[in-house]
Amino acid sequence: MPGCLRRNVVVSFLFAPAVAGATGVAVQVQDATGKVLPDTVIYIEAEGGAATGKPGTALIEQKGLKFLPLVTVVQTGAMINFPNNDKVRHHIYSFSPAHKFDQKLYSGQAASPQVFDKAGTVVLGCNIHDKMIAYIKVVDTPYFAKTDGAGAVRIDLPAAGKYVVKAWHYNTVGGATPEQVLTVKIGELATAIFKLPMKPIVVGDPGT
Ligand SMILES: [Cu+2]
Repeated sequence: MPGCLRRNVVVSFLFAPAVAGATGVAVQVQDATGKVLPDTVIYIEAEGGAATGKPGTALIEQKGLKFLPLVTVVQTGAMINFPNNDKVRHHIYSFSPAHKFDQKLYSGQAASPQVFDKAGTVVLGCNIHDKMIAYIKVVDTPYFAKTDGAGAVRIDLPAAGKYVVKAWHYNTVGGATPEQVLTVKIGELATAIFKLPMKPIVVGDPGT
């Protein structure tokens, strides 16, 4: 009977498994005037949860007398390599308490990889080229990413729960790292907007 057929269609639609969306957090970052902020590090800690996951490796190359990328984020314990893809030699160093090192003049692949085993901010410079600068944010969590050109980022999370979401940008006043606590539900993206207080851009700033 046609009536039965129609009812069957409705029933099967109601019981079809819901298509699960991503579970995680979508963040938008702006400065105090509403301008979007790329290259902001967003990292997420589970409230009361221990960090898991493998720290992995990363690469910061030197090309065109610059460190690329300008900003890198890694989990505590990660190893970073520093290939020199310029024809000139570089001498890279960090005075940052989170990881001090001094890599004497080198070419090509000769730099020793560095292991970043302490959470914090590491600023890299080059002894030969004063304008070269790079920032490494070392975080105690496997959930992190940088905002894209539109100041946006999405980070997937493995489970529902309460999470502390933090935003760090190398140019904030006083190194401010604001945080927000978000409740994440399965199959949903919790959202947050951060407005960061930025230092005025100085002419000749190597970060510009
Ligand atoms: Cu250099």
